[in-house]
Amino acid sequence: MRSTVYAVRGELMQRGEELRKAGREIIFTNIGNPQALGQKPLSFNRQVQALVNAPFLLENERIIAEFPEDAIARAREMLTKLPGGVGAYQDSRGSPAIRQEIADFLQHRDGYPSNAEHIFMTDGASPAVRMCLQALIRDSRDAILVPIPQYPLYSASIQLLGGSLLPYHLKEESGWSMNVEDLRNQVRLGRDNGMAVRALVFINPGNPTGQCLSYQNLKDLIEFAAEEKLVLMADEVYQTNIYQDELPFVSAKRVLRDIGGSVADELELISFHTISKGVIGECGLRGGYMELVNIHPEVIGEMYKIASINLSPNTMGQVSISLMVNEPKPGDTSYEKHVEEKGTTLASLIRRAHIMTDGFNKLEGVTCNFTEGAMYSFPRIRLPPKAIQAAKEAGKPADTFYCLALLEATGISTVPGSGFGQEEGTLHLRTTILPPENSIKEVIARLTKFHEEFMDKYR
Ligand code: DCS
Repeated sequence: MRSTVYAVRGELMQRGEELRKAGREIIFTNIGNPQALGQKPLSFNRQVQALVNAPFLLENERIIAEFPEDAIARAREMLTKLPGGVGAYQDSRGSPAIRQEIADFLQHRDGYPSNAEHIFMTDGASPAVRMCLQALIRDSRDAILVPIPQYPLYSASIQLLGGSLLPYHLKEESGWSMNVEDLRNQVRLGRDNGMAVRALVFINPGNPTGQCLSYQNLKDLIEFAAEEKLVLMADEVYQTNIYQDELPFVSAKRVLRDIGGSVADELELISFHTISKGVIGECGLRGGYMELVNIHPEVIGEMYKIASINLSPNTMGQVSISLMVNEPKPGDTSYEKHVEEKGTTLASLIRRAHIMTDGFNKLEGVTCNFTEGAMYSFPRIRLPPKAIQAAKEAGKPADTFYCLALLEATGISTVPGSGFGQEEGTLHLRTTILPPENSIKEVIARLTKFHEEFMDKYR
């Protein structure tokens, strides 16, 4: 059996669970799971989901009187898109009618056509990423370029599939920027070591690093991938978690089409999206999709075959994707409420991004780039030599040692930077910015008190 490591549910989370079972109050900031920390689902989405899930309610006048008319109409329409209802297997790429809604959304978002036949729905973005890696990796010589720090779905899956991870380092000093020269060197290095470099992954906005890529960054990346004949895997699951105006989300697809010429027709691009993030945050419903651009029809056929082994993506996930990409429109009964609910959550996330990063930057020896997007802060922590020594004696990496001490003292469950990869000789931790606003200040207060005591102890 092949072993793998997945830090987001690692030692810290297990210890947190133990403490919780023993009666301690634990704040799980180790995972980007918004509704677990109190984010409310969108009302319109849940109304449609409820009716689609229990269509007999549509025949009950007393109950239906409680629902807005657009939710009722949408539920009836949704049922036509899922033959047999939510209890029936659907096409293994997901309902064709919902894939068309995704294609319409992408066309509207990017200003370029999108083909529903090249869209696969999956149970969250994770299986889509895994399916692509599986198609790309033949043996240990097949290498995938992955940013460091990265989200461990990539390292863990590449390891499980028996491929090689070729790291490229994001530069913390310049807002976790990426450097094409560094990518070029890594590819050369990989090839000199006999590797077949197959694909380049990027995460925009970044996890765990929270940076947003500029249009120029994306253009450079795309041109590089085209030059090196790499498949570009664009993880864009945080595309609506944007907390500043300078770097709005731009999709790789749009930049690719803007570039035009042979690059636009040849670069193989796969992009991923999900219902788990954004202000939707329906992590437990497991809905995601990928769009395949410039992928050879035979490869798409093979991927359809692989998807068919799983029979069908789950139907409530498909319903939720439909609701994400096709929202209430101006004039619809639910429009204003929907916009207000989304706006309230986003505004709160923006405030929380500031509270979290400001909080970290006030701590001795800690620096933290602003969370421009996504759901995480990833501060760098500089610990005194005595603390490093104590960690060594405890047989733990120093960042794990710090995070465990934080957990024991405050109940705050974070993830050590080593779980994502970090530049040699640096230490980090990741926390989400998701604790509700009325408790995030308390989180910062506890963290500050802990940090001061920790530093005093090992000074
Ligand atoms: N891609 C990135 C960059 C992610 O952060 C996640 C989840 C996924 C894909 C997969 O999400 P779904 O399968 O739910 O669509 N993020 C994990 C994390 O770091 N914390 O929570 C989950």
